[in-house]
Amino acid sequence: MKLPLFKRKEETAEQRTIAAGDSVPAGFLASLKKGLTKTRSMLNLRIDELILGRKEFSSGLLDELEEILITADIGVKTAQKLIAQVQAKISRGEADKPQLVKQYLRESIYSILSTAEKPLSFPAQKPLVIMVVGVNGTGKTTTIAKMAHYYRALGNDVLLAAADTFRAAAIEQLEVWSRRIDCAFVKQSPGSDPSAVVHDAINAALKRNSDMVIIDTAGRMHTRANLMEEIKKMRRVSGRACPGAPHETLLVIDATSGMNALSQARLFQEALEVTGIVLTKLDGTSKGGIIVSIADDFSIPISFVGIGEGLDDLKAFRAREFTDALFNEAR
Ligand SMILES: Nc1nc2c(ncn2[C@@H]2O[C@H](COP(=O)(O)OP(=O)(O)OP(=O)(O)O)[C@@H](O)[C@H]2O)c(=O)[nH]1
Ligand SMILES: [Mg+2]
Repeated sequence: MKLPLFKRKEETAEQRTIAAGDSVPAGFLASLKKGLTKTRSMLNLRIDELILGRKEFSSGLLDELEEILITADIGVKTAQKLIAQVQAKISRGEADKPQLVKQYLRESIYSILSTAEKPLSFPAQKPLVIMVVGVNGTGKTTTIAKMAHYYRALGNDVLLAAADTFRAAAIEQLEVWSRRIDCAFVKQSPGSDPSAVVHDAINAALKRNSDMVIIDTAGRMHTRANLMEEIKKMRRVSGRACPGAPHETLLVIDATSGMNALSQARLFQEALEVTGIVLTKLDGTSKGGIIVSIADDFSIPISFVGIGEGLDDLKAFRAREFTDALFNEAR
């Protein structure tokens, strides 16, 4: 079967500049900053307390800085790497005032985060099929609604697939969102095979010439082998219905789950080909430094960040803007 060519639709100013890699409009940074308030307050307050009034370096200062980074969930390994980079600058005499520590730290954090920046790309032939996976309650369904809203604003025809058939309430939750966002929706009865929903949804998308299919899946522990097999089956079925699908498998991780988020990422990555991470609930934690640890530990891009429960509270991940929002300073 010959598939229709994917055509990009009219974009909003924010989406166009993000896609082009240009600097983003003020509104993007302002809402990101608002979402990161807790982490920024904690990080900046403690670093400022540490360096203000100090005239020279001491190894104690760097030890304390390392502890602050670990408290923000940056993780021991990544924190040590950052401290070593700052230390190297001090030894080379590039940072001769304690105040410069923050600036160097910010640039080192940016260079780690920038390795994880990679916007979603669209296949030559539509639909783009995205599977959304993760453990229970991380924000998968809400993220799907936000993504659908984001791409609907671009003028795309988006179809949501209720492949979390485990609970009737899960199907209803996605159906309510689909009505609110005004996008197509495919479901079967509760308890049916999730792969059958995937099959139906992709065929429906091909028939109606949709640009994008986003598949909701039931939350599952990465340790449950049979449930991971169920996802693999969904992936195979989607690939048969549409060559190359799923084009993206996004792992949704809750930023408030701390270091557990890292083990989830590791185990999901081992079991499946995860192509992107969505880090949710960054608004609800002062430990948003976990994102630096994720970017440092994994070669998986961070596609989006969730900064609230509203439809507009999902932002495409941009390392520069994220770093600026984290430190509340212009370069
Ligand atoms: N504060 C905040 N809350 C969020 C965010 N994303 C999701 N939530 C909330 O997290 C809760 C769980 O969200 P769901 O989308 O139902 O999570 P899920 O992963 O689909 O859950 P299961 O299907 O049960 O595995 C809801 O109350 C959401 O509103 C976010 O970025 N910030
Ligand atoms: Mg859900």
